[in-house]
Parts: sequence; C-alpha cells; structure tokens
Amino acid sequence: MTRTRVRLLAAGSGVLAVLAGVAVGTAVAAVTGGPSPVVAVGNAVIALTPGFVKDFAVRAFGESDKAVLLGGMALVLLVLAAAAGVLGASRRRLAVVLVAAVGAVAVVATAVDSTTSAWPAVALLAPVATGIVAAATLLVLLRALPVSDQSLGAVPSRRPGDDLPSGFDRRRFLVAVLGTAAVAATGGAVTRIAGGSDAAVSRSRIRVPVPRSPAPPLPDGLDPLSGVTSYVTPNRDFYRVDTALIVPDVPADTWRLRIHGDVDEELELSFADLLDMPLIERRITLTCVSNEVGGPYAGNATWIGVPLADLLRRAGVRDGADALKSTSADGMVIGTPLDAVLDGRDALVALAMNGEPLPLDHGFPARMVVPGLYGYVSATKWLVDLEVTRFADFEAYWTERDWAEQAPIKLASRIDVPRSFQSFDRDSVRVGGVAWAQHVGVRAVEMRVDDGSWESAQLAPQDGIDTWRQWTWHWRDATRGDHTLTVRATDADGTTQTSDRAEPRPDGATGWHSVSFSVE
Ligand SMILES: Nc1nc2c(c(=O)[nH]1)N[C@H]1C(S)=C(S)[C@@H](COP(=O)(O)O)O[C@H]1N2
Ligand SMILES: [Mo]
Repeated sequence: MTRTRVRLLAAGSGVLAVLAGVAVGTAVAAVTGGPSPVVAVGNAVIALTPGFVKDFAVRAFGESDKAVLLGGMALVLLVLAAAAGVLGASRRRLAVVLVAAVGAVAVVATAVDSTTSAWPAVALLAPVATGIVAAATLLVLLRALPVSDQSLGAVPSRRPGDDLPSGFDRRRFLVAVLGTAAVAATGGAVTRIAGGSDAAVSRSRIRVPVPRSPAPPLPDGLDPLSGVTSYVTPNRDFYRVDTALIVPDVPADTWRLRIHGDVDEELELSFADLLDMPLIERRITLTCVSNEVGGPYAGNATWIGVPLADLLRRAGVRDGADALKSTSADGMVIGTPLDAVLDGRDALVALAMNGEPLPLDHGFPARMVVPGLYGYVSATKWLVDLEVTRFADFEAYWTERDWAEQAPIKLASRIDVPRSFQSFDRDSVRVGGVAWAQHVGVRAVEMRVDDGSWESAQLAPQDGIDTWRQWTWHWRDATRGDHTLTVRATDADGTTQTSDRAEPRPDGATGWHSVSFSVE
C-alpha cells in the first residue's frame, strides 16, 4: 500500500471521526437543551470577534453573515480533522489528543455560552460527547490502517514497492468506517427527533389577538411608484439583524416575562396574561444603527402588543431609575431610556407582526418595539426579562462594543428607483424612495440632479409620525447622458438632513444618498 493511499485513508478517517463526534454531540445537545457544540463555538467566535471585524462582516455579507461564519467554521474544522487524520498515520496518539482538544475547545465554549438556559453541567455533556466520540472513533479507524507509532517509513511491507495492503486490515477498516457512519447517522436521527423547534409548534397554535385599539386604516395613495419599497414590509422581506446563530427556541406556553428592579411589585407574566391586557395595534418603522446611508436595514410593520408603559405602571416604577434593561432568552442585554418608554409614545411588548404571531426570527413569542430608537437600544427579541434600573448600574451588549448608550434614530432618506446604473428614456425619469424621521415625522423630501438646485419631491400621504414616508419625483426636462441624483429630507421640526458623512458607529450614519444613472 502506498504512502499516499494510507495518508488519504487517514485524512478521511479524521474527517469521519470528527463528523461522528459532532453528530453525537449535537444529538446530546438536542436532548439536554444546551447549545450544540458547533453553535457554542460559533457563539464564542462571535463574542471574541472584535467590533470592526463584525462591522465588516455585516457590510460584506449582510444578512448572510451567519451562514458565512458557520461555513467558515465547518471548513476550518474539516481541514483540522483531515490534518489530524494524516498526522495519525504516523503519530496515532498525537492525532487522537488533537481531536480530543477540539472537543475541549467546545467544552470551554459551552461553559461560557450565555445563549441558553440549560443547566450548565448538563449542557457540557454535548461537547464532552463530541470529544470522546471523535477521539475514540479516530483511534478505531487508525488502528485498522497500516501504521506504527514511529513513522510511516516503518510500515512493514512484504516486498519493496508492494502495493498490497500489509498490516492493512481492509475488512476491519471497512467495519470501522461503517460503524462510525452508523454512529453519525444515529446522532442525526436523534437530533431530528429531539431537536425540533418547540416554538414553531407553539406558534402554529396561537391565534392573533384582537387589539382593543386598532391601527388607523391605511391612507390612500401609498405605494405610488413601482420599485419604491412597499409601505408595509412583508414579514418574509423584513430585515433581520441579531447575534443569534440559531434562533432561540422559546415556546409561548412556558414563556414568562419577569419585571423587576426599581419597582414596587415584582411581576411574572405569562403569554396568556399579556393577551388579557388591553392590546394596541400600531404601525412602526424599525431601523438598525448599522444601516449605511442608502442601506436596507429598515422595515415597517403593523405590530400588536401591550404598551410597555402599562406593564411598568402595573409594577410601579420607583423614582431614580433612568433605564429599562431588557434581556432576551439568548442572553442579549439591551438598555433603553426609561423616558422614551414612559413619555406617551407607543413603546410595545409586541406579540404579533403584520397579522401573524411574531415570526421566530423576529423574536417569538414577544419582543420590544420602541418608536424612534434604533433596534440595538430598544427592540429586544425573544424578550424574557425587564429590569427598571440605572444606566450607571449595568453595561449593555452593544455599548460594551463601543456603540452609543443613547441612540435616537437619525433623519434619513433613500432613493429606491433608479437603482444604481439603471437607464431611462428621456420622458420617463421617475424617481422614488422612502424617508424616515421616526417619532418626529417627515415634512419634505428634495431631489437634486448633478449639481443643480434642490427641487421638492412629492410625498405620499403621512400615516403617522412613527413610520417612514414614501416619496416620488418626476424629472420632466431630463437631459441625455450620465447623471447623479441626490436626496435629502427635512423633518417636521424643520431640521434638514446633514450632508456630513458619518459612519454607523457609534450612533448611526449620516449623509445624503446618491445614485448614478443614465438617460438615453
Ligand atoms: N435578542 C436579540 N434582540 C435583538 C438583537 C439581537 O441581536 N438579539 N438585535 C437588535 C438589533 S441591532 C436590531 S436592529 C433589531 C432588528 O430586529 P429584526 O431582526 O426583527 O429586524 O433587533 C434588536 N433585537
Ligand atoms: Mo441593529
């Protein structure tokens, strides 16, 4: 048997052993309710990633950032596994130790994982199983290969150049491979059975509650131009931004919302308790602080929920507090100014989005929505805990990462049509987009072609001050050639958008959005 062939079989053994280990670990996690080893390591990678790399990932990969991370991790793991296998062709023990070390990394990642509420010691069973199964199967597989613990050179061979296996127990190797594959498949099957989403089942049983205070009817004249972002964003098109590698599985039937801190009476409410409170329905536009000028991280939905102010008044807010600290089922900590929650705006614990229970991705069974504040300081998904406190007494997830503690949404406008480098006929240059100034309202939008003068765009009707506003503009005397179009908005207070370019960090991007296009 040639050296190359032994190496190939050894590399394959490494990969197979690690796959079996991961499959078994994932199955154990599905049973214990802890994070699967791969997800725990992924969470650790996210936690350890410096902010600027994260910003880059969001910019470069957008909402695919999680898939890119998992794919990258899988690649690194498989390369490591193959390398360990090859090493094992000559240094069996070392290879086994290496593979076990991968398990040890997963053990540490699981121990520090804050995204699950599984009892820690139980959660550790999964990565331990991964390490043991991977190491043990690698040992079994390598034992069937013609290796010694010294070096490949020492592989006994009947004749020089002999191609026949010597010391290679083909049958034993095959049995080991099949056995390992069976172990992996069993792990996969257990994961399927035990790992299903309880939240999905619970969500399918919920009927959307009828709000005591419905949203006003939509005004006529919305969606004035094809290509302009639809006024209400369908759930499947709604942007998603969060740190959750896998969506937290929070069934509504066992969900509880705890309200505590500087309150007269601590509360613990069930989903049914919330449904029994007076519900309101409101359209509110959500935006992400990471949105670049002209970027896609904004969406408008109709939410049904309990006013946060009602909940806090029921608990009785004491003097001296200035913050509402909210925590999600996956350990996200967000700090919201108490003022904003209590000043009369429609801050909600939302239970429904666009006529459906919250989608799992968007925080099922309950999330916060606060008009006028960026999502990272207000829109906690998979909400489980509200604490009335002081900003001085805790550190929120994003402020630890150099984002601002206070972050009202900045006035912004975006051109949706034309898309960059689109071309038009001279008589049909129709332009449109959206502008937002949540909780203030948009008063005007202006357009400029090249270095020309600013001209007023036509505004679609205003639905409310907490939602974005669509606008259109018709360039009647369009001239042939390449042009640049620029937009700027003015809010209801009379403030016009600044042309100063600012990066999203620390508290939101500023600057005018421009698009280049041509007229034929
Ligand atoms: N639990 C949890 N809630 C979260 C986040 C998160 O990472 N985890 N991200 C916040 C951010 S930064 C934004 S912009 C909004 C996005 O909400 P969406 O994904 O429903 O659009 O959720 C907020 N709530
Ligand atoms: Mo965000």
